[in-house]
Amino acid sequence: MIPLFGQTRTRIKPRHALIAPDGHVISTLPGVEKVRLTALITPAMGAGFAQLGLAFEEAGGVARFPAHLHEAVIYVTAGAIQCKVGKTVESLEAGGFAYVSENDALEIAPSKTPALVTLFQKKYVPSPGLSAPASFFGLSKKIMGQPFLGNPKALLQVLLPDIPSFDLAVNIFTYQPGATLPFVETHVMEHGLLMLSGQGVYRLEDEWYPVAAGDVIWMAPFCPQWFVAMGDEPASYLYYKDVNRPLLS
Ligand code: UGY
Ligand code: MN
Repeated sequence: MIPLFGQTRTRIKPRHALIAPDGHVISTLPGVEKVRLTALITPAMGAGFAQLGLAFEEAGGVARFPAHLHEAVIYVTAGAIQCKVGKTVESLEAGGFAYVSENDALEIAPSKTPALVTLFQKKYVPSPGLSAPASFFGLSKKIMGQPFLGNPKALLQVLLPDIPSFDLAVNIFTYQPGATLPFVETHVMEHGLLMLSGQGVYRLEDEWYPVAAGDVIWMAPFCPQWFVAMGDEPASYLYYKDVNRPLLS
């Protein structure tokens, strides 16, 4: 069979994007050494946040992000890391995560390679009368999935406290094969998404994309969106959204 060439599933559109792993190209950043860093979603695409993939494949890799620039959420998808947030050091394995306030510096190094980490970054938007949340660590398997709009075959784990001081949310959605988002959502919140496992079909605006573990999706505000899980195993994805802030500046 002739291998496919000159083709990719990646699609970059003005209001949505699908980024398939076959097209990843490594970026460099000051403070990031011996790490395969992929800038998956950034404002250069039209997004209001950044989603980075960090692959630690050798000992000695380190990714340092300074304080007072952005808040961040990191999520470990494979391997294990040492994560330093401000002065606190914590070991995180797959499913471990951290919310990093913009007042704290972040330093990530692998303790078991290969370690794969997803990082969401944004500028924290203060809100009068609310103090900015403090950094904390968590473990996704300790967070119960809740049936989404009553459907026990579509479980939602909410990783960050659902309170107004947070201006972002990061959740994990797990669908049994055949389960769907109940309707085509259209909303002001933006999404960045990583398929963690399984496969399915994502509708973005008026296009339908087969997607599988490793794929990344950007949905601009008001991008109509829908998902159906397909195949033999559950499909799950990690996703970001902006929340809790005024709609007019
Ligand atoms: O939180 C959400 O908006 C979620 N239901 N969207 C999605 O999974 N595409
Ligand atoms: Mn949504």
